[in-house]
Amino acid sequence: MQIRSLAGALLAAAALFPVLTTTATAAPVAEAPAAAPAADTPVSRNGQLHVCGLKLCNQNNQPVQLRGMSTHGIQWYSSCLKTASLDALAYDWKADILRISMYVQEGGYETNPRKFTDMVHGYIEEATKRGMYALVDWHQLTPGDPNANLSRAKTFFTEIADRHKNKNNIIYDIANEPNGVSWAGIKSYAEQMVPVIRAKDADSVIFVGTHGWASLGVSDGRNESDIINNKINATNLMYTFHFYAASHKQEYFDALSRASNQIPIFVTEFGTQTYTGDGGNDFTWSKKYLDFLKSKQIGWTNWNFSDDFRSGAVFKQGTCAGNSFTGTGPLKPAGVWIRDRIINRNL
Ligand code: IDC
Repeated sequence: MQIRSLAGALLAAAALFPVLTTTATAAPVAEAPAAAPAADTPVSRNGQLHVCGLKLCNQNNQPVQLRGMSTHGIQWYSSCLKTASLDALAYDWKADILRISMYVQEGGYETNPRKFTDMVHGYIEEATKRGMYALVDWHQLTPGDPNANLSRAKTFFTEIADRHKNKNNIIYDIANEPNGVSWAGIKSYAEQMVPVIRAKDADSVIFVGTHGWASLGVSDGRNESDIINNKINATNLMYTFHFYAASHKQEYFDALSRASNQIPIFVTEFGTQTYTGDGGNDFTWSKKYLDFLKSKQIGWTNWNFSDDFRSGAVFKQGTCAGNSFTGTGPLKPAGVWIRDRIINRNL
């Protein structure tokens, strides 16, 4: 069934964008939108995930490290999420996971819940067709207290979980980056949201952002002990950590390192540059982090899969207007580096 639908997707892609299959380009790999996609996908190999101790495990109870990309805000960069780009992510980059970043404010969900919920439904289907995990990111940011959007979150996740409950590739991230709120406030929010999702999708893995913009509290002058001493009362849940390698160095790394021995962690966002998502890349610190995440089998999604002008957007400006996303040609330096870390599992 999966093979058929993937083949169908390919045919559709070829029909829509014949240029991809017929035009010779400098990089041969760029010609194949999705050469032999396949029965063998991250989701077909791993199935329904669950939290096993401190790790994320697959259907055979083996730890699995997922690697993939976060979209930019879908209210701004939906042009970067089309057949050719998603094919490139799945079949050229060989990503395991797509994080669907739906802002709540800043022109996002709150402005048109129907429209944004439908967009997320659509991107979930696109990830599913290609055998990738779909991480549904409730991208609250300003205001930073997730409780401010509690009733919206309940409405949104009830519909998402109800529609997709029979899929085995959905992960729910109920708070992107809580800020200006105590850990206790986030815990209270999570303990209200988890039952809402589980009432529809009982076996789902749920992520929740930590305090201080998902810094395990460090950006608030606190640390992971707030969480370890007051864990969320729920199973199958992971705590998220974000870092921007040019900004967040030893103190953040140390907190991650300590916390990873105590609580299950997933890195739902990181950049190789500063926390603005811009500026020079620090590949030395990025490598230090990613080597560590590999050693712990902590999964990650990089910010971000767009052609925004900032250095952290993987594509060069203007790329998303076209249909050439494969290879390194369309990528900024951060994109080249990240794609390599996704393709090469031995890195
Ligand atoms: C940035 C975007 C930028 C947008 C800004 C405001 O790159 O275009 O104007 O958000 O929302 C985060 C956030 C993420 C940020 C990213 C880079 O989760 O939304 O994106 N970042 O600044 N946390 C740390 C860094």
